[in-house]
Amino acid sequence: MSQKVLITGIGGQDGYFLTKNLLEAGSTVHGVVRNLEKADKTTLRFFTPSERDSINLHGGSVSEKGFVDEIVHTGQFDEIYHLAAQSSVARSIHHPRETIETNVLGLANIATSIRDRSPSTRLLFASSSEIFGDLENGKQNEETLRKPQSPYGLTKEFGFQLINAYRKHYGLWAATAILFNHESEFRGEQFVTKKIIQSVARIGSGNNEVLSLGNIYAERDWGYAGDYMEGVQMMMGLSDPDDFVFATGQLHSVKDFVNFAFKHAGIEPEWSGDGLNETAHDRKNGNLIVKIDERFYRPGDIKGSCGDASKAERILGWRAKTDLDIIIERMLRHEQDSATV
Ligand code: GDR
Repeated sequence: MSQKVLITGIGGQDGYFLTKNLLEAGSTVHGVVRNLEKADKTTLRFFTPSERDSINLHGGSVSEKGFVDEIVHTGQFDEIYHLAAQSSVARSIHHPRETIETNVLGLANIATSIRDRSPSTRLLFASSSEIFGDLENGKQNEETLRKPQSPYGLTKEFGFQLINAYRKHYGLWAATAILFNHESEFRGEQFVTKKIIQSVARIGSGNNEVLSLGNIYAERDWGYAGDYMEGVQMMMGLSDPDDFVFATGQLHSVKDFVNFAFKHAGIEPEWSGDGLNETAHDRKNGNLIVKIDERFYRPGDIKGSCGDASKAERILGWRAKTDLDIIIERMLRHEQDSATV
């Protein structure tokens, strides 16, 4: 059904997939970007000119109450997807205040504006597997005890609780998607998968460079952002709001990801050493291609996270469709294609 929709954080990878699907379904899409002048440096640049022209952009910060009130009140949207966030866990450790401002005030502003000025708007909040902290007793689902370890994770747990409270106390249609790591061609460079793919693409095309990483033994459950955004759209279609985990249930280390990426580029890394001295050389020409750099380690980093999305499968009929191998192939191809443009 065609709807009037607002997406905060429309300029990220998730905003890209969501907007694409909504435009295809005939919805009217409004989006919030922090800075209108820089909008075309975001994932908005990947839309066709006609798609791009049909998106109604609003520039400003979700942590500004007046700005949010105005958009929510004037727009009277059917649906709001609140994706805007300071989304780097690493950055949140160094800049907790900025993370809290954007993530906590942003959601509080959106939720109270809906409550006070547009109560029939449906609200979907993008939370994160970071709310669980480390993987302890099996895969993490909606019932798992939450022990966030980073300022970022704490803000996402705050959001989860706020959504529940507004649903209960004010009767809002508000729901939380608990998203495990999700990647794509449109991923930001601050995340490890994109950083690895960019470097592997350059090394594969003959560049003499070394990929520097932090903890390569950290493990994550990496899915495809396009699949996850289909899932959150399915959530919006429920008559009663509910919360869902989106994950693949597959666990891989950063080192696995590096090995898979090099394999796709036709390079075989030969690992040696350990700890900060671990390195990989290209088996063919002996070049150093990976080293460890202490600066990329994070205090309080979670060692592993792996999700159980069986509730989403049971109630929404959702399943992660895209294997990590395919995600890597798409990311690498996109990188190689952009290098030749
Ligand atoms: P994460 O993603 O923190 O899980 O949050 P990220 O890709 O930043 O890190 C994943 C793991 O890789 C390790 N790592 C490195 N990370 C980065 N960025 N750079 C490095 O050089 C590096 N070397 C090793 C990290 O220590 C970590 O263990 C992502 C974000 O998308 C969040 O917004 C989202 O909520 C969660 O996933 C689910």
